[in-house]
Amino acid sequence: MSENTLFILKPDAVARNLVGEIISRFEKKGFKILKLKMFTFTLEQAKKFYDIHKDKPFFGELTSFITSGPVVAAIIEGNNAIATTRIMIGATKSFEADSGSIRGDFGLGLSENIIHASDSQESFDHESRVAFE
Ligand code: 3AN
Repeated sequence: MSENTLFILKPDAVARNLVGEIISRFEKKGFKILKLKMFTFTLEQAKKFYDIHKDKPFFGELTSFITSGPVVAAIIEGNNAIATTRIMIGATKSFEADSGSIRGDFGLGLSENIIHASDSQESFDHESRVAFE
């Protein structure tokens, strides 16, 4: 079933020049890039994007990191896109993520964990609206 999802290459991925390498994985996997945008989150936009986490103790850390530099957002299309992309990015804690996953191969951080991807249709609808507004 073809569906769309969103991923965001976080400021650490952009700063470390990993943009091409990571996007390439999605292209090679078979996904089609529908939209691509480089921008820097405003604090207001970051708070809206991560609204679901607003009561978590790490909310401040999360919004301060995502606004700390440019990011690259993409909307991609392909079979089972939401769940397959979550498998490709790996576990939230990069230091525990499986080798072969994006976080497992490129990072060691928790807040600084390279990439975000929507985890449901509802998240995709909300996050793509905020990121591409
Ligand atoms: P994922 O990005 O794997 O969907 P979520 O949605 O649980 O993970 O968390 C959103 C983001 O919040 C993560 N990408 C990570 O950067 C950050 N985060 C999650 N848990 C923590 C934590 N305990 N301490 C600091 N940052 C966290």
